[in-house]
Amino acid sequence: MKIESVKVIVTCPGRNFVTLKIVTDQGLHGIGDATLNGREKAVVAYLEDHVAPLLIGKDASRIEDIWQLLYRGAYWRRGPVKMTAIAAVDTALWDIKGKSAGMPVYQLLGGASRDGVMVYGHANGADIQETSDEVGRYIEMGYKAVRAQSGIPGVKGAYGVGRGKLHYEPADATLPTETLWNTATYLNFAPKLFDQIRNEHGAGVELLHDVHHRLTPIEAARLGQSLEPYRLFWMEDCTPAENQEAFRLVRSKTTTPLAVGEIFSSIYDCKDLIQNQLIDYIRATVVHAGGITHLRQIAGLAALYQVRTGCHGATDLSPACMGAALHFDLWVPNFGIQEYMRHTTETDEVFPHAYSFSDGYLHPGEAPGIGVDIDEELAAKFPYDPKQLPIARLSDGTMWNW
Ligand code: EZ4
Ligand code: CO
Repeated sequence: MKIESVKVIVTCPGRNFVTLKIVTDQGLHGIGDATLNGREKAVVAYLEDHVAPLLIGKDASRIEDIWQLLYRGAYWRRGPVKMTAIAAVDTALWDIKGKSAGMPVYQLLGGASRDGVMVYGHANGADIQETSDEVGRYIEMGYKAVRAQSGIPGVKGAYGVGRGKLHYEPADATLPTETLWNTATYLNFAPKLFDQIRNEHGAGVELLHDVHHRLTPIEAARLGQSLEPYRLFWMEDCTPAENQEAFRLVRSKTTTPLAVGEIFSSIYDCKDLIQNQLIDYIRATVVHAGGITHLRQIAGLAALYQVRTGCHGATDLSPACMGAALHFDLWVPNFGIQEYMRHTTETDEVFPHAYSFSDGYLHPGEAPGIGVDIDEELAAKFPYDPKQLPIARLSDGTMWNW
């Protein structure tokens, strides 16, 4: 089964998505997500100019060999643009393999390890009360786990608080929106948020929180300690992770579970974090970490150290990534949780999919392959709309981490 054509499709049904479509000489096709939020065109060029010509005529069934060709063959290793491009190819090839076998991808991986994939939804509000009310709405919808982010008095544009509730979307302008960060105000505020949420919703619901890379290690340690009474499922991205060693300090000071990895593109970004047991959950996902083929290596390493998976699943990851991630999640032995932000109706229409939500769990469905397709005609009606992620500055103008 030879690869006959490779096409990159850019569409903006409410937000930008890049999708790779691979078609074989037997008429089977597969798709893979290639979206890198705010830097989409870099991956488009990488795929169109440097990857597509390599793939034509190759045997589509040789997923591992093609992965190695794209990884080693480029000479230049790792990096988000390259690993996102490889992920798109890898996902599309798993999709094709599933279709040619007549099996959903989770069956090819080894079959289901569980009945469904526990997900967490995103509750956010302008203040503590609004956020707590929103947590209640998620519980009513059946969610077993909810991430809570709140507006903070004195902090302009706190992370995770959108304009609309259902479809929070940070990439909101052609040039980055400027937000203002204040660590002291935040550290004082966060325990109050979770105190009220636990008081109003009890101990039964799993609660998560994303710090979004804003703290230094010692500040993160303090936050972890102050959140211990509220028994979080995890505290995410508490400090930037380029320096994996930095987590040693946080880890030694708090029992709040730590999650990190949504911006990681390879196993080398988390090797030390995992081997030194400095984290509890690894958040790398299909689209940004080299596809199913590489993600399962990361999960395999993590399993040795009782680190569980918690794949990134924000709206900038397309339904093609979500579909692939759900097959992975249903299979992976050391599954933890899956992030789930619902896409807009337009996005769901452009990407018809077999996965479905019920009572707090997602299931990838039984369609062969990843169970997600792209309606190219509809996609063409939504042209690319350049948007970038916000930036954060301190009150004296210093650039900070958004
Ligand atoms: O800000 O995916 O946990 N989820 C997140 C996301 C990220 C976006 C960036 O593109 O942190 O909302
Ligand atoms: Co995050």
